[in-house]
Amino acid sequence: MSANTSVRSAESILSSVISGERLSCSDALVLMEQASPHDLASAAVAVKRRISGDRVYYNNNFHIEPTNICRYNCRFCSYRRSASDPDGWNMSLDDVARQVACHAESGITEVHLVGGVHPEATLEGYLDIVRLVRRMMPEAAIKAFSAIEHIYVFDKAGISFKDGLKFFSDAGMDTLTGGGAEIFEPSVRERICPDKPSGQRWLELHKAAHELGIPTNATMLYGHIESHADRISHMDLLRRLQDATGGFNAFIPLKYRHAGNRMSHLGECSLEEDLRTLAVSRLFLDNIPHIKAYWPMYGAEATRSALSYGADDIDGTVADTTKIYSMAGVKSPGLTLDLLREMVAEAGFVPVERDTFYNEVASRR
Ligand code: V47
Ligand code: SF4
Repeated sequence: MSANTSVRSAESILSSVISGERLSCSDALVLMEQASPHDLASAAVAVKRRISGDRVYYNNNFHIEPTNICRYNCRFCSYRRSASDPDGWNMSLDDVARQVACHAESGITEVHLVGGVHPEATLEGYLDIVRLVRRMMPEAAIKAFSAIEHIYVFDKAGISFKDGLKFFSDAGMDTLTGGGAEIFEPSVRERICPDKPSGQRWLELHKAAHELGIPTNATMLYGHIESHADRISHMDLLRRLQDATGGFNAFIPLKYRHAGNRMSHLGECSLEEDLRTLAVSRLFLDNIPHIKAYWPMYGAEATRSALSYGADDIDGTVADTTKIYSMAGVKSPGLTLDLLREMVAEAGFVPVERDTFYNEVASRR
């Protein structure tokens, strides 16, 4: 910071942000480290109310994780297996079809597809999965794969991001998940996921999607070895891209969970740290409409608190269809639509079922 820049107090920063001023990176750092939890929470909820009123969104979705076999080896990952591991899985198209068939009559509006990057994954193989889901669920939105999976098969096929994404769009994909962003700062990435594509390439892939009119989500994996400044510069890169494209629907801060991976010795950050990160993200990302408190990662109790810190989305029914967090030690009960609604109402907000694009789904109660 230059010598003539004075550091503002957290109270003065919060009153400017409530009146609509954009947060600078240095002010966001002050909030992250010095604001009182109570003041942060009320500012984040005031900003959230400006965007989505009393509404908190949930959706009716399920996940398909076609494989947990992965050619990368992120140190935080509890889910990844190598091809020779007995508890690795790699679904055939028939396996995928059987899983989709289980959800055929359940009012699902979104299928979330994500998994490990199998060393033998190909563009055609991924497209076949998307086409199959599209045939079996013509009405549901397909949120297909992370940037990391896309980048792997596009590089293998020797095609540009835009050409590859057009194939996915033609196959029936509507949007991309926000996974694989982790922390963009190269020195952190080098230590937690050294063999994964860079943050720069993650951003380029999402930019290409937005330029084709394909909306996406963005995540940030926090609570391990990164600093507060690393979190802010991650969000700054997202905010800059969003200024250019407007293509992000939601930001999802993902808390590092420590069981069963090679960074377990770090333990986990506190709930207060989770809530601060969430509130600062709501205040900093003034151009991303939705902040998602992903309940399978927080658990039901912490999700309720997250709603008082600016989140306006809790994701969906998910059922027991994701293993990423259960394998990292999170004990979350499968939540039904009724329980999701109850959780939102208990926190004092109005539960609204949304589709993937945040349109309200007519009530089916
Ligand atoms: O990129 C892996 C994270 C992500 C751990 O787009 C871990 O709507 C915590 O991207 N502790 C995949 N996190 C999940 C993901 C996601 C989740 C929910 C909604 C959306 C969306 C996307 O899971 C990975 C990585 O950052 N992850 N291991 C762990 N031990
Ligand atoms: Fe593979 Fe994803 Fe796990 Fe990294 S986080 S090892 S890319 S499954």
